[in-house]
Amino acid sequence: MRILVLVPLVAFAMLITGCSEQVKEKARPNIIFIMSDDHAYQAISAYSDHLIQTPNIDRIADEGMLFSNACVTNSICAPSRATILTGKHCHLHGKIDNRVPFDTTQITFPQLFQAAGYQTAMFGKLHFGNNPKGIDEFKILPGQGSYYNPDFNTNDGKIHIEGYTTDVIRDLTMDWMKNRRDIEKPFLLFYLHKAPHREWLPAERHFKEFTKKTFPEPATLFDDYQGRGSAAKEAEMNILIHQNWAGDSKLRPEVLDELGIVPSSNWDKRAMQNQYNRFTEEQLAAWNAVYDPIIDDFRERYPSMTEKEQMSWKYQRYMQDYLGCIAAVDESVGTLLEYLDEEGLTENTIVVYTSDQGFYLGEHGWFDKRFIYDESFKTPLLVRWPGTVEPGSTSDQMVQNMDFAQTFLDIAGIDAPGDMQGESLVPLLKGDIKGWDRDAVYYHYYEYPAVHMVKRHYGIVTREYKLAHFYYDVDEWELYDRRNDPMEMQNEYDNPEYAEVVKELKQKLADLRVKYKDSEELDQKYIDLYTKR
Ligand code: SGN
Ligand code: CA
Repeated sequence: MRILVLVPLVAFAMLITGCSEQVKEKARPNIIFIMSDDHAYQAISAYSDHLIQTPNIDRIADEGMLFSNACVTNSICAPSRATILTGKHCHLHGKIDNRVPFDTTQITFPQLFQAAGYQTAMFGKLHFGNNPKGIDEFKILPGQGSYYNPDFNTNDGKIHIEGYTTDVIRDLTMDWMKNRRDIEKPFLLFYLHKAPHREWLPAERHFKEFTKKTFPEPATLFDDYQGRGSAAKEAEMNILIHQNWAGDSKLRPEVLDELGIVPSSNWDKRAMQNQYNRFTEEQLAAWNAVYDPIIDDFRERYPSMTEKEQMSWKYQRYMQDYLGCIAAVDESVGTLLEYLDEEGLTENTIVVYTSDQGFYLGEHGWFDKRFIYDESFKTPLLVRWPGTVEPGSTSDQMVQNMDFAQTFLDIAGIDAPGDMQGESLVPLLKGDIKGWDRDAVYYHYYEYPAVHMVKRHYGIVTREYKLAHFYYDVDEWELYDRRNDPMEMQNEYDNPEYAEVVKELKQKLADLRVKYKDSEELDQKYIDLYTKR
């Protein structure tokens, strides 16, 4: 009986061997890498639904895996992107901060995909100082880009498109997917949003909705930074003190003068004026129709507001605009996922959603990122891989943005260069925890002194602890017990109860510095490069 069944199967197999190359080619999976800019995991309902519902992004988690301890190597935009592309720590690819140049001799993983016969495309915000290599077709925002009526650098020069940037990036991506892609070839697509980066300008449909909402304040909004070292106290990212009244809270520049408000920075008023100047007449009218009444209300209330009330007001303004921007990102993810369904592409396409780092949404009174503390150190990571990843699964392993390159290469069956420093996440994605042996990650932040004034530091993070060394103009150590103090309010470094933990982690940190080829010489090299330019 068995033989009878096998014979036709063998015959069929022989019949298709002639076109086995084609079968193999078709079977190579597509990869879609979706990344937004500064998207905090606290603002994805798959992680926590206290701020916003993101049903489309959540779909990736529902049908795939959510990583609860995914993190970056250096919590800032361009360095993070260079790490993703090279699979290396910043001290090796050179892009240690937003300004020092990338070492363009470094191999980036799209080059390897292109050489292996994948078609490659990239739309949106790349922001790492160079055009991408190994990309057949790209349309990327110059630098930070704009929220409305964006310009793009393309393979054929500059273009300008009218519209709301998140929607424009969606349309460029969908146009490529529908009309420009070679359907015979596997593809690697980068779908990269500018939103929700500062200064948080939502689309009309969303500012109409989100400016009516009120959001819960985080427990540490009024943090006084006791219990930690000087870095937290001296950072300039407090919502009340450092967020721009015009540029961020969207007051009219002249209202600051009228109310006697001192601008938070020397670009505070200019930041909002630049936005007004970019709007078309129609966009400006729609904006003013919603924001003028908010400004008028603030005008009346401001003279009697306490500082605490000002903080609460600024926090609500921040959340309304920040989360409004995310609503458009979530919709854009939905558009792409639906298209994959319609075209029968879902099964053979890996979809990844992440951000270039995390972000503070009022925790510790902050906005922005940079610190090794959780809200900026961790980043959202959701991966859907039908047939391989168990739907609705989670992983709390210490995975890093440095791992993406090797993961994608592994999935596509392309050899990774020996000097990449990540680990393929494929074993974790397959649920094979034994195939994964990392228990700690290394972190290093450099951009200081600079905007937001977060001191230079490096550190080690395990699932249980976090040990950081702040250096350059200080020599301070901080230890956090991640399980007992998840909000990271108490530095335990000098607590004798943790003496053994400190000793062990210091040794492990030294070992990681050696393993990843970081050193005091390199710390000094990057200080010199930075301060002497
Ligand atoms: C701008 C922002 C900062 C932000 C940096 C880096 N200020 O300078 O708040 O930290 O970008 O952001 S703004 O007033 O110009 O918006 S990053 O995402 O590119 O690293
Ligand atoms: Ca960023």
